[in-house]
Amino acid sequence: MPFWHVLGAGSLGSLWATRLARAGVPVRLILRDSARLKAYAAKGGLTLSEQGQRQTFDITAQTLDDPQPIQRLLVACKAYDAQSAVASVASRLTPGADVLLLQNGLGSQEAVAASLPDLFPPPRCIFVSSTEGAFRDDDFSVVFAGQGANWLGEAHQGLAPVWLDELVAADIPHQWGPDILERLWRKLALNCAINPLTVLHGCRNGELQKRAAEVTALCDELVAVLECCGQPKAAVGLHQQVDQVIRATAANYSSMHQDVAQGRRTEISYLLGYLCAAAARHGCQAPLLDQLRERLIDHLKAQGLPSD
Ligand code: NAD
Ligand code: KPL
Repeated sequence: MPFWHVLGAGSLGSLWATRLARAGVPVRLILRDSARLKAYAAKGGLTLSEQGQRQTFDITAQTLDDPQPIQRLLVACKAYDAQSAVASVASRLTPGADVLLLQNGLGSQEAVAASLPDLFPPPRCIFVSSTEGAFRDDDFSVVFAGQGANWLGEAHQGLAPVWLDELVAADIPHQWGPDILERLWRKLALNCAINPLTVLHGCRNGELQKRAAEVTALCDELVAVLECCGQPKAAVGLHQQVDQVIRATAANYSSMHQDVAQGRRTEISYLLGYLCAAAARHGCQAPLLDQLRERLIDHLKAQGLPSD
């Protein structure tokens, strides 16, 4: 059975790695350098907390420059780190390797795909849109915070990979389908409708219910932009879903709000940034989204955070 190499031992990477290891699937963690390897060894493994139960898995870790060839790579870095992280292990990819990209938003997947090595058969890029939720409560320790789904697919429709059986064994919910780009666009639009407003208003998702006019105007423009960018299916029923997500996650802070509150870089360039650039490329008017992006950039700069 080929190894799953998990690149990025953060929240989502750890969630995948521990569930795969729990099912007896061979996993290797790829860490940045020997200092991280040492820190990991001191912890004695990767810990998963799920429904109040904590379990530590002694998953073997290695550094980026380990010589072991990679047949199956799960890229679990943030969107802004994905391309350079994959470049660091590109020489280890075998012909026909599968490269799974867990990044939120759009733009990083294309960047990674374009920079993969020229092999025959070429590496296969698989995009994942995840609605599962996880966060780190300590170094190398992850809390499974929200059940969700993982949609997988290729930009150009491909056959379902044989390793989906391993996801079944690992209890990782997933669905392989031809509509992955539509799903990524849809999630991007949802995130653009909710996350920036929660940052700018400093509020939980639910408080946007009091700002219905602002959300409605944004959703109307998002629908127009999706249609103009050739993604009409991702636009169907968007406003209703945005309202439904706001209600269902009313007590939560959006991921972007959490990033800003914790002084972390956001994925703005792969969310609003990508959308505004796509709108401009297609010649669509997006005044509200452009203005929202500018306000968000000003806000991030004022907080001393990167605005890209
Ligand atoms: P994270 O910051 O918790 O983890 C990323 C990890 O990648 C970090 O440990 C970081 O050190 C590591 N990393 C970065 N560059 C590296 C490199 N060159 N070599 C080795 N390691 C490197 O991020 P996350 O929350 O797991 O998010 C990953 C992606 O998944 C993001 O795009 C996010 O939007 C998306 N996502 C996350 C969740 C969630 O609940 N956490 C849910 C859905 C989607
Ligand atoms: O995905 C989200 C996030 O916070 O990033 C939701 C809950 C959909 C809000 O946009």
